[in-house]
Amino acid sequence: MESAKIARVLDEMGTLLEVRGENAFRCRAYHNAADALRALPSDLTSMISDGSLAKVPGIGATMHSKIAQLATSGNLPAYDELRKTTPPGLVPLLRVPGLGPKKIKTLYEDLKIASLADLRAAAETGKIAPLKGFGAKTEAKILEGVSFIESVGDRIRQNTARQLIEPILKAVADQPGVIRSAACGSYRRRGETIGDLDILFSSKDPVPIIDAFVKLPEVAKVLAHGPTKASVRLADGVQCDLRGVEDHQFAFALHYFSGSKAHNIAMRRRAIERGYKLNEYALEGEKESVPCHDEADLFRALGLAYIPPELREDAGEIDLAERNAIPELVTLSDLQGTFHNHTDWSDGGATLEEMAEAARALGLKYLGIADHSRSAAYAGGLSIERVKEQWEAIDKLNAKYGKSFRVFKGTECDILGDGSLDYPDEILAGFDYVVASVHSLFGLSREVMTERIIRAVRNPYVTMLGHPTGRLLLARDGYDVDLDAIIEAAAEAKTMIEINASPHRLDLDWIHARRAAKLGVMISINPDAHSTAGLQELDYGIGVARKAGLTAQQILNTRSLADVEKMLVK
Ligand code: DGT
Ligand code: CA
Ligand code: CA
Ligand code: ZN
Repeated sequence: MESAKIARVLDEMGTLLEVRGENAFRCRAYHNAADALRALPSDLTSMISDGSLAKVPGIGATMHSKIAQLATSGNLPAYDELRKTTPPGLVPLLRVPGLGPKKIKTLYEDLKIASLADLRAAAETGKIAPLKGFGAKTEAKILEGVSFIESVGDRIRQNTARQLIEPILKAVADQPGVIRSAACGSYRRRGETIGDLDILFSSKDPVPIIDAFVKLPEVAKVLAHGPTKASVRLADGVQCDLRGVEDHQFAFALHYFSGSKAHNIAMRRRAIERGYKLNEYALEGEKESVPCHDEADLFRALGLAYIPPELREDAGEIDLAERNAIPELVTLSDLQGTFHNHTDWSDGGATLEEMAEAARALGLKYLGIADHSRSAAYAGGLSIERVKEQWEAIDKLNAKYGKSFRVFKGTECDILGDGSLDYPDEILAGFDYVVASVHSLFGLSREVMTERIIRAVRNPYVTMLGHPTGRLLLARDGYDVDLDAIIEAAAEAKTMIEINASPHRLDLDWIHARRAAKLGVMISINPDAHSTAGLQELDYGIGVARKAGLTAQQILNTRSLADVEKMLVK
């Protein structure tokens, strides 16, 4: 068995143990080993035989022997046993907000709840409220959560999509006879969430490539298998569509399968207006078809500048392209630093030094540390004494770095119920910058919540507003708030707003990021990193910014260290 598949087995074991209510550390060990395995660059077999695998951080001796067994024999009795004895319907229950492994175990043991349908039925008939540790409020919340999960269906977040599609893309690209290949669909457009994965390739003979695709180790079930296309279900339940075309059709097919559907319809209408017919294989004129090697050729043939995939939502991009006014979209390499990050001083997993080193390794010139404030007890929020200690630690670190790199002293300061901040002014004044976020009282009315946040936005100590709606993609809607009013207040007060780049949040979303930037609000792309690996999530924020049509100029953290220092003093 190869390492990608082993990693999935370990993850699944970790999750199954979780819903059985096993010790959290034991469950974590499986997920950590899976992560470590995915990050390994080299040949697994040789690392098993020379024992070096056991020394990889996150793996260790017990996991090593399980991995070795899976790699050599392709199975593991403990895994089979877990699958046999755990109802598969328990796993989706983990997605219900507020339902942790402990509660799931209770529900299963006391009420035999083993699926989302069981859970809904029990909540609707009031069977959950009387359970110890639940109550009427929890029961109502559970019901709300089940409805939410049903409404989002089987969509996945971008990070999950990336993890799933990358090995498949590589496997397709590596097939003999493949000329060009690419991811299409919402994944290519950087959709907030992804329904299914779409892959396109060109070749003189697609048949053997499609045949190889349906046999990939990632594939759990073949849904359809023809000479030029196949649809499969991956082990995680996600659908993946593959299509093959001839190379002279590639540009048309790439454009078509990248969508969006609304963009495609607008493009087809435009083609018709100009006397053409556009479909997924060709742009046909009256007499002959127009050859296009790439998408830029296709757009040009219709009198348009190239439209980057992120913008293809029929949200004004065709007008812009017609006027040759497509903005030069920000890229990951434009980013020089980032501001909203946590360390083990609050709820992060890495030390100050480790975070700084990880930022440097990514080529960043500055890193803002914004640990939680004192009211955020659940997240290890910093008392005033701890804040002062952290300032000293940061000063020491900066002295070491000299001019080459700087750690900024920030805070992710809770916005209290009345819109005031969680530290007195004299402490706020000591930070280089302040990210203000809502982490409590999500149930306030729209009016009160909007007032609360606007008050914080107008506070002169607030540099930027953090995750403005508090939504968690595929898990929880944001709180009810008039986001446009907040954006207007931010524009007036010259307070920045973050694009929280965590793939769980993407908050601001691209539509509101576009509105905010139009009003002149400076945007900061922040990964909200809770580990060194979390810094890499900056790229999902770049996806939002590009979808919003933002240029480097409109984003704070594309500025040089010297410029940012000047801006933060103001
Ligand atoms: P998803 O999978 O729900 O996240 O969204 P997409 O955009 O990836 O949609 P998908 O996988 O159903 O189809 C891929 C692309 O194929 C889509 O973006 C545009 C194109 N497409 C699919 N159905 C239609 C259609 O009925 N008309 C047109 N014009 N294009 C379509
Ligand atoms: Ca799709
Ligand atoms: Ca599809
Ligand atoms: Zn936060």
